[in-house]
Amino acid sequence: MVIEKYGWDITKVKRVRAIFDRIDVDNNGYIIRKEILDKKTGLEEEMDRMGLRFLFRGLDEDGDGKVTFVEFCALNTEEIL
Ligand SMILES: [Ca+2]
Ligand SMILES: [Ca+2]
Repeated sequence: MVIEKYGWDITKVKRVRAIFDRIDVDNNGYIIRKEILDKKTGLEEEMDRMGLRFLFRGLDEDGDGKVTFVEFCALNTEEIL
């Protein structure tokens, strides 16, 4: 899926998947706002809450309140992480 969609190699997919899994603390395959704002991810050190809210909205492409792995991949994670 993301390999075809974004032309990534498997190494990059695995690296982004690892970041996704770190944020997806309950491991149910998608990220909700609460998870992205959760201090346990450590992302708070790099971005403030406003930034994270903005990021979440930008990631949730179909607006269903959940960020799937494919939606997450739309972000160029190497720029922020
Ligand atoms: Ca989750
Ligand atoms: Ca979504």
